[in-house]
Amino acid sequence: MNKFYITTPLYYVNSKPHIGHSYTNIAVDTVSRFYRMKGYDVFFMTGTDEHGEKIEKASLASGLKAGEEKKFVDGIVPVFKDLWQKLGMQYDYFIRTTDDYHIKAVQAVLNKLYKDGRIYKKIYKGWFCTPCETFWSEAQSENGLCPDCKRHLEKLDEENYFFKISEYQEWLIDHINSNTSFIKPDFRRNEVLGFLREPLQDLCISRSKIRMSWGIEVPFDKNFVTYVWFDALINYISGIGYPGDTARLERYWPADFHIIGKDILRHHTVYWPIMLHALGMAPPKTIFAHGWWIVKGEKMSKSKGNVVDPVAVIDKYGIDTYRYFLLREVPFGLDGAFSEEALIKRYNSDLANDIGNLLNRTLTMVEKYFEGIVPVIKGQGSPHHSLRSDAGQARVKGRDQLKEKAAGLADELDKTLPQLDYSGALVKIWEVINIANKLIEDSKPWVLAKEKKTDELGSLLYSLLESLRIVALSIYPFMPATTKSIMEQLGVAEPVEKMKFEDIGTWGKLKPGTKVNKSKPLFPRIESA
Ligand code: ME8
Repeated sequence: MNKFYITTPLYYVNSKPHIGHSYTNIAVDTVSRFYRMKGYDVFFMTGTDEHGEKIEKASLASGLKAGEEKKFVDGIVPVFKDLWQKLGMQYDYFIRTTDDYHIKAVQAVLNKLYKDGRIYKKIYKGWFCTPCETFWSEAQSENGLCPDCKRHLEKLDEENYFFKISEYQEWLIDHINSNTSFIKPDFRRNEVLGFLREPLQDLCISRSKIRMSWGIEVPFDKNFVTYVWFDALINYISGIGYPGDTARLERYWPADFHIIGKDILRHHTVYWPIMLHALGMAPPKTIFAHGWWIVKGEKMSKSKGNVVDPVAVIDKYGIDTYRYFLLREVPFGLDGAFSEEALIKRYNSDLANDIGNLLNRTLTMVEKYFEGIVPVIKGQGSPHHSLRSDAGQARVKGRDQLKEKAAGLADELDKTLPQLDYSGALVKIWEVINIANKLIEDSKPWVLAKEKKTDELGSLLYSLLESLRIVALSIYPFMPATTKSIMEQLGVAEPVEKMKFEDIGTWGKLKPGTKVNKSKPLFPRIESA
């Protein structure tokens, strides 16, 4: 069985998750569902990054004493888990960097690299950004401000351990150049290659306990803890059994995707592959850095008061609307602007008007003209009298086009989703919805009913219902709850979880004679915010 191993970043537990964090997880959940439908052995891992100065400070600020950080992080982790549950995340494993086996894995890595002569000690004179948990050199500091987040840097002058990453620069450049799918999107690869034009500085991988003690102790020097990034990146292998469980490790490594935001590109595409290479392990297959959600034209921040709480949005508009909006609004990889107005606009046009309306009007007609029973396709290919007219021919052509486009969705998903082109996949699905809605307008079923062209009317309604089944299954990775309600309304008894990807491309699976269950509109129109 093919495997598919995909990860999210491990989020810092200094505050509650916001829409940005949920975006990454929804993207990973969606493509994981797609591969599960295709029968892959999927391993989707997410979790929390719990060490370092930022968390230590947050713990103290919460009123806890030094040394009580574990109590603090234990209090925040359930907030993440609850949100993921609420969003319907089907992750296979939740890793915490305070887990015992992870701590042991980090120490095993440090011991190996130390033994191999890859780690050495020297005085570190430079800067540190606590919010970014990143070291910056004198040249990189912008008048004492962080070049990334523009906040104040802390000056450091202390002995520390360093990992000789400079030795691997040429290897990394070669690897990036010869593996075009290693860093995605392509413009991010160019950004990393640009960064690698300057000589790499060895990476400081420790913090002195005198200044900061909330971390994994360096196994060969108890006066130091591990730098939080060095600790956290190792989760991608500790979570699948490094170092002891070689069978699991060999099963899942290399990861198929690390999905991250653009903010942590360098850590994942420079430090991490070099760490792996130094350990004698292969780099991940693809690191995909998605874009940034901004709110009211600015980066979300507590001080600006523009942080969007996913729970509030979900409670108001529903989980599937939220998932749909995030993945449809912006091509994955680019930045996007989040606003309730934009969400309502998409909801009304794509959900209420397009898909919701198609289901509703189709089922209404099945009830009105066929007593709620899925009709049989009749008359196709035979010299049925209604086909003799031009209008009749056009209607048959319209139905054929719908059938072809609907059954072709399997191929479209196969082309788009392995590339994480979520919006591209949704555009293709909505093309089918739009063709179906247009077919209703063009075929005028109410006229067919009046003229008693029952066979043709039945064929038309069957085509619409069957396209709805295919559309419902195609949107499953994105909007699993909507798939379920459409299937229920179509009268399909088989549980969605049992359906297969091939069922998308197989026209005719909906059985004539099935009783439909029309219920409330899926997405009632929203008149105002
Ligand atoms: O960086 N738009 O954790 P973090 C889109 N612990 N995505 C966003 C976002 C936004 N406005 N804000 C956050 C860390 N994200 C480290 C990672 S991994 C071994 C260690 C998402 O809590 C996006 O995925 O700051 C980003 O990369 C991540 O949250 C940063 O989360």
